Amino acid sequence: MGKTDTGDSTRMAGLAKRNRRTFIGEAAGGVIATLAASKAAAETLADVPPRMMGAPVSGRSERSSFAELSRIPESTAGKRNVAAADAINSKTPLQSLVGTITPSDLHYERSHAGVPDLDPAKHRLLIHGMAARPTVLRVADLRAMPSFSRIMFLECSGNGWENWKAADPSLTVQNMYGMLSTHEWTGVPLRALLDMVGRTADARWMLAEGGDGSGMARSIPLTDEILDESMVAYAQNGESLRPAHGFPLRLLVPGFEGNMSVKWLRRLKLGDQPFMTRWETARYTGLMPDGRARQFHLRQDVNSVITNPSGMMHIEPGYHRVSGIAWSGHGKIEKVEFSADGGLTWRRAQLNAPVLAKAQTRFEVDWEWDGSPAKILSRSTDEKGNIQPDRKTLVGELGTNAVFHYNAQQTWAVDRQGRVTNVLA
Ligand SMILES: Nc1nc2c(c(=O)[nH]1)N[C@H]1C(S)=C(S)[C@@H](COP(=O)(O)O)O[C@H]1N2
Ligand SMILES: [Mo]
Repeated sequence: MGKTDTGDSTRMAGLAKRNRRTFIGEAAGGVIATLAASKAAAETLADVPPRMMGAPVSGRSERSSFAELSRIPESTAGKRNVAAADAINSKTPLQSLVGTITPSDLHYERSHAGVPDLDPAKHRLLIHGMAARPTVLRVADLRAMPSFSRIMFLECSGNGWENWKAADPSLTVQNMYGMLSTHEWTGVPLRALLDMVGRTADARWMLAEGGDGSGMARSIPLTDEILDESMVAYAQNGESLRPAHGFPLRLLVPGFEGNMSVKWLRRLKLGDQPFMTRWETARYTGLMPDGRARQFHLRQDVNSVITNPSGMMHIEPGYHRVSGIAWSGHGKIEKVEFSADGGLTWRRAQLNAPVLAKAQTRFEVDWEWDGSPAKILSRSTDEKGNIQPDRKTLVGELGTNAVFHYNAQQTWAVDRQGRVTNVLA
């Protein structure tokens, strides 16, 4: 699936040249460096730091002391870096990550009433309602069943909400889009569990309830797509779920708003209509321009954002390998286009393998910045033909009071000094 565009060899040659210049520049400095550069026919082992003795091998490896990676905990009012006790969500450092998989400790977190520490030996999952054989399952029962794994993104429907009304120029991509992460999850197919309890033919809805203090409960429509793709998960990236992400059990509904993937899952109840919990009558609704509220806007739409360069970064004129992520709750990403002139002209970005349905897809594109003010943005299209809207189109449809499901193209402005900032368009 990995495509290479034709600029590759020129780009690599350019890169080699530039690296030589920087390296020697740092070592010798100024005029001498330029002289040395013109003389250097080859680079040798003398240019490479010597070997080094290592620390003892440990039971669990830690990140390099040179790698600084952390999430940003936020409180209700969007106040950042708050005390842990005040935080309601914590955002993934998208600007520092490469590829498509989010490290387990950096998966964004949204917990409405803190993180319960549930004992897996005592935890139970009840499946009941319109079912012939209501059943209470232990975690061990689920772990003994046929499982499957799936790489999928999880995104809070509030992701991107900061830009509905105005653009705060101090925001980073982590502040704005950090409630998006991609993991490999493992669990039991939802359909198998509902077959097991004898779901009745007219049970088209399912209530999923969490075991935390928030009383989280959502109505899930039992479409074929959701029945085929959802799971009751017990593991993330090869290990048991972490408490923050629902240990010991959570529901996962690929492609739909993160809120439906109920953590600390304790109950699934089958019914023939939605259960109308407060999470779907008040909280996760969208206020429309005509004053009515939209309910059950459940799918995460086609989206993309440039992560490098992005908000609050500083860049130099010259070559840039622009990088970003695209994702869609409808399926695979088909293409990503890049514009450096505010959306007037577009060209295609490279999609890096793997390109998976309902997972983050990495894109890259060459950009030579000439030092004049620019507006860079990306636009994704998924395999169902959905195109990421520009802001005007999105706001024209949904107004500016919606809060959830903001998926407009994200523009980063670059000024003459190379400062990158969030702007509306
Ligand atoms: N029981 C329960 N499930 C929950 C939540 C919660 O607070 N309690 N938060 C929801 C929301 S709003 C989102 S976006 C996702 C976040 O999942 P994560 O914290 O694993 O990233 O879980 C959902 N499931
Ligand atoms: Mo969420």
